[in-house]
Amino acid sequence: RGKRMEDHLRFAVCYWHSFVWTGLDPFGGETFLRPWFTGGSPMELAVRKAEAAFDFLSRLGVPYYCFHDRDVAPEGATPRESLSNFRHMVEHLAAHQQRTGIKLLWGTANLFSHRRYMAGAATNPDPEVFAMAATQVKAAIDATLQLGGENYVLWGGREGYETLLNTDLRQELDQLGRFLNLVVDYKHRIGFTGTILLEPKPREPTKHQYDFDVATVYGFLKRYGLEKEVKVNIEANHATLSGHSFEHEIALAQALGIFGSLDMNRGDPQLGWDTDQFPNNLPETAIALYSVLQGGGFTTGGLNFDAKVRRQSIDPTDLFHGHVGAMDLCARALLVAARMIEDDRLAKAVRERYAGWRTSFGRDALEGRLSLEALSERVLSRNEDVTPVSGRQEALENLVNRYI
Ligand code: GLO
Ligand code: NI
Ligand code: NI
Ligand code: NI
Repeated sequence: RGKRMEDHLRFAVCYWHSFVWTGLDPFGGETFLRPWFTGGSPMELAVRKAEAAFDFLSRLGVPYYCFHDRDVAPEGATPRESLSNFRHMVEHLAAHQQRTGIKLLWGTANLFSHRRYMAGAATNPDPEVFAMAATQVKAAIDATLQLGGENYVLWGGREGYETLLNTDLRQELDQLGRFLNLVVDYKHRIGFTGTILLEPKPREPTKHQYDFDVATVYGFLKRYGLEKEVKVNIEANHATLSGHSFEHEIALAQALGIFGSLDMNRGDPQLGWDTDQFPNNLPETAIALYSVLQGGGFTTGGLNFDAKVRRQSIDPTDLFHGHVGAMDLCARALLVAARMIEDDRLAKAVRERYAGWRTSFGRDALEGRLSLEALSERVLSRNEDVTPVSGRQEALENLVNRYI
């Protein structure tokens, strides 16, 4: 649709898994000994980390990156010191972007790691915590605008509950809705033209996260009048955690008009938790990207690798191989998806299935212009049973394999 295949290769590397995470998990400590993790003051480390990050991104030849405020600059002793650390590091990032031509796909704020957010950020009933969350988001949107970022993401890391016995769902959802309205309002006032994206996830770290899946997020946006302002950043592993497939979440977001961007990793069919493996399954990825292409491809969004190497991969070259393999897989998946579109078999199957819409009775009935009486009259006046249009199922599900 007027786009070249290269236009869809909007890959991004995420700062947090590649340059911040040290290999720790709930059962064990740090395993990586990267040179940018030790030696010097926290700010000196942040500066070295940024240099290492942009060196990595340039060698990889990736067009975009993404970061949280706290990934790029250390938390200070006070909010004011944190802000000044962050602003200083944003200048460093700006210089690196300028020098390398690498762009920011989106910025975001970490509202989940610090102990102050242990009981939520925007949904926290403590107004001081709510204000702190606002302080971080404001600064992160300012930075995103300054760095020419194309989107701004909010993943509700601690926005959920652990037990309903001390939780007022109504109150917390209202707070989240008001917070998001403040964010949208601020975006317009400062002239940030990028898209605000919510990232659904059903659980982890909280037992039940408010932004459960695309359908839940859409209901939430409607309720707070934001369905035209906010879109979604869909992650493969979050989709499978919520019991859906990646392509279901993408197609539903497109149908509801809120598709924005993708966090790419492997939607693990064994469920469990968010394992953040690099995507490595061609048919799965091809079907997901087929949905993206069907919807016209990306406008401001892209493919952010929200993926990390395993904690025993202590050799940093694994980080390189992880990304190379993932980009290669996504590029191949895009070609498969494009062939699925060009071949026209799927489009033909869809045309056949929806043929009823092209008759005049079909349009009147399906667009709701006929009453229940009129519909019954039509059915009862004919002396024959109703046989539905049937679609081909198995043949279509296997079609992806023809194009690999
Ligand atoms: C965690 C999320 C997380 C977000 C990131 C962006 O499961 O996927 O990595 O993508 O914090 O806000
Ligand atoms: Ni400096
Ligand atoms: Ni993510
Ligand atoms: Ni995730």
